[in-house]
Amino acid sequence: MGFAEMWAELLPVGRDERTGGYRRYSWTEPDAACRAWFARTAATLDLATECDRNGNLWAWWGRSGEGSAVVTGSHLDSVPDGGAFDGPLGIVSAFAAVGRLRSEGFRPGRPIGVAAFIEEEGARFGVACLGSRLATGAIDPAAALSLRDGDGISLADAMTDAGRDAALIGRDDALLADVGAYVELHIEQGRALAGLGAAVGIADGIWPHGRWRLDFAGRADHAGTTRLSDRSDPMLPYAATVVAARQAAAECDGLATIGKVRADPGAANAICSAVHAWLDARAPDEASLDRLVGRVIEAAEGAASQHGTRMHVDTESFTAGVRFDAALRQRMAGALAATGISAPVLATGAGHDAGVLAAKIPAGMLFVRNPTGVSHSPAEHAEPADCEAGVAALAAVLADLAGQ
Ligand code: HGY
Ligand code: MN
Ligand code: MN
Repeated sequence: MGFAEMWAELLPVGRDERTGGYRRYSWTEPDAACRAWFARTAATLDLATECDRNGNLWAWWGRSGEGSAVVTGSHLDSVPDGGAFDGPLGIVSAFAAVGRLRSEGFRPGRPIGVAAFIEEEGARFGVACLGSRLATGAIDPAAALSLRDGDGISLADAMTDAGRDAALIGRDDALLADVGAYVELHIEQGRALAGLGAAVGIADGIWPHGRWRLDFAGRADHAGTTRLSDRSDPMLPYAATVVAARQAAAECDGLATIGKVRADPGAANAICSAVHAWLDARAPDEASLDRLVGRVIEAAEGAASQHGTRMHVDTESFTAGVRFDAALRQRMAGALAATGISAPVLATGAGHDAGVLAAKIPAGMLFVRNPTGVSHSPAEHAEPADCEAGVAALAAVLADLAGQ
């Protein structure tokens, strides 16, 4: 089975027919269907599969523990109404690259693994790259178990309902000790490769970025009778903060938006009691990011006080800047050059499990051209020819790293 068939089989799983976007959230029915697809596809390639203590999936060519494995993979979960490629492209390409190497008679000198990390988007439990953070010890298991989704369901309960023993979650040094290198292929979430006329690129790093939850508390009241001077309306400081975030991003050479907001209780004819908003902010370096977020919080506090409301901020998820392993990056570039692929080197503001794993093992990334750059949207797209170029590039890198 090649890339196109594997892709076609996964494509409908978890897609919302109304929006065309994906709703693949960890430990839900679409997630279970994605897991079943992963196992089925691995079986067609004679790969042994396992689910680790944190819920991450692994498919092995050779056995982990027989020397430092070369692992490739990505994630199967999505943001709400995300696109088809963000995550799954890396996993389908991984399986297709293994299939290609096997059909060419390649015999790896060390195990090759395909991994699917859980909750990379943090769309259900709020923390990005949760599966790789747990495996590397980058998040406290107890704190993770108490994370709750929008319906108040904890990660612990969601795992238990999915038949997993939530008490086992946590760092997995033994598993990672067997991994010599991790290379993640991902659709580019930007259009640098399109501008450069290149189908494949190599990542040199990931911007520091994070997610901050801002809670504005006011006083519920009647929308049609309460005098303006008597109002404590949390929607007003929230609105000021949205604008301030854009301003701070422009001033600090960063990126920021508030893409998720909830007004409680959400009645059209009532002044809400509270507004909960999530800021996503990123910048080329941590000093700029600190400055950016500091300005947003200062604006939020000032607006909250001006409107007789209160504001509380929590850092929900933070990822430090990453520079990928230079030796691995050069090795990847050499393997691609040897097959005639010249891949530009790019930075990215998008977070990835490779960025988390880089703290423990040499990690690198390959990007596949995204003609419009659009991502985290049903409009996300990559051309079939570029997807095949990504498979060829990944196969070349795996063959080089796992060669006899
Ligand atoms: O949001 C991100 O940076 C990534 O797409 N998870
Ligand atoms: Mn994403
Ligand atoms: Mn992704």
